[in-house]
Amino acid sequence: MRKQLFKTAICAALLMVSISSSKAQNTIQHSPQGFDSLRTNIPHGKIDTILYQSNTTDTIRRALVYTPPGYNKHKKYPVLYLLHGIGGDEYEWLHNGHPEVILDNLYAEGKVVPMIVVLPNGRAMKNDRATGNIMAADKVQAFATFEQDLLGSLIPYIQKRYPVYTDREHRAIAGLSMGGGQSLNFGLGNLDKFAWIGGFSSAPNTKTPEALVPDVELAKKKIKLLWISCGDRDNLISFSQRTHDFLEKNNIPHIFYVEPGVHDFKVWKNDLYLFSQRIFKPTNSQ
Ligand code: FER
Repeated sequence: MRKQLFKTAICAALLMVSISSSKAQNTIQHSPQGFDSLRTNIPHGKIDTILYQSNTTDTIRRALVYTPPGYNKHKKYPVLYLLHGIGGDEYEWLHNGHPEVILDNLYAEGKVVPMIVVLPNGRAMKNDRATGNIMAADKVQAFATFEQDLLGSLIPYIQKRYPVYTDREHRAIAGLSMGGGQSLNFGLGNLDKFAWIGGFSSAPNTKTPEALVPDVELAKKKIKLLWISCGDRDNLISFSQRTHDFLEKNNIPHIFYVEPGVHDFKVWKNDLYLFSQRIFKPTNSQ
C-alpha cells in the first residue's frame, strides 16, 4: 500500500505537460485511481457490432460502436473514431482498454459530452486479421489505405445508421500508435472532416510535420483540438516530439502531453480519459 502511494507520488512529480497555445506550462491532471474500474451502480452504454460494405476493400468489414448511457435515437450525437495499433483490430480497445468503462464512469460524473464512439478495423485489406507477420509491408500499407475506407465507406455508413451530426466540428479522430499516426495523418489531412484530433504514442507511420501540416494558417483556423501524447519511456516518442516541435515553432495551438509510462494501455487509457473530456466542447483559445 505504501509502495503504491509512493509510486503514485513519483508519477505525479514526473508529469510534464506543455500547452503550447498559451505558452504556459499548465498541468493536466493524470486520471484518478478507479477511473477505469467497473462501477455497477451507474448507467452503462452499449456496444453494437456493425457490418458495412467497404468500397475500398470490396469486403464486408466489422466495426464496434459504443453508444452512451441514456442513448436516444431521437437525439443527435457527435462521433469519435478511435483507432487501434499494429497488433490490434476492432476489438483491441475493447479488450485491452475497456473504453466503455472509462466513458461510463465519465458520464456518471457529467464530464463528457454524449458521443458515439466507433472502433473500426484500421487495417483495410481483404484479410484484416492481426495474424502472421503484422509488420509485413502489405499490412502496414493497409493502415494508410484505411483513409479511403473510413472516409468513403465507414463514415457514410455510420451517418446513415446512427443519429449523428455530420459536420467537422462534431467529428473526432484519435488512436494509439499506428492508430495515432493514422489519426494525425487523416485528421490533419482532412481538416474539412475532422476538428478534434488525437495521436496517442504515434508510430513511425506518422507523416513528417511538413507533410502533416502543409498549410499552417489553415491548421490554425480549423483545428479545435490537436492532442499529442506519449509515455516518457516509449521508444517511439521521437515521432510525437518532432510533431510537437514543428507545431510549437509555427505557433499552432496543440497539447503536448508527456506522461510517465511505456508503449502500453496504461498510457492509452489515461489518454482516452483526458482526450474524451476535451472534445465537442466550446474552446476559448481558438
Ligand atoms: C514500427 C514500430 C512500431 C512500425 C510500427 C510500429 C510500421 C507500431 C506500433 C504499434 O502500433 O503499437 O517500426 O512501423
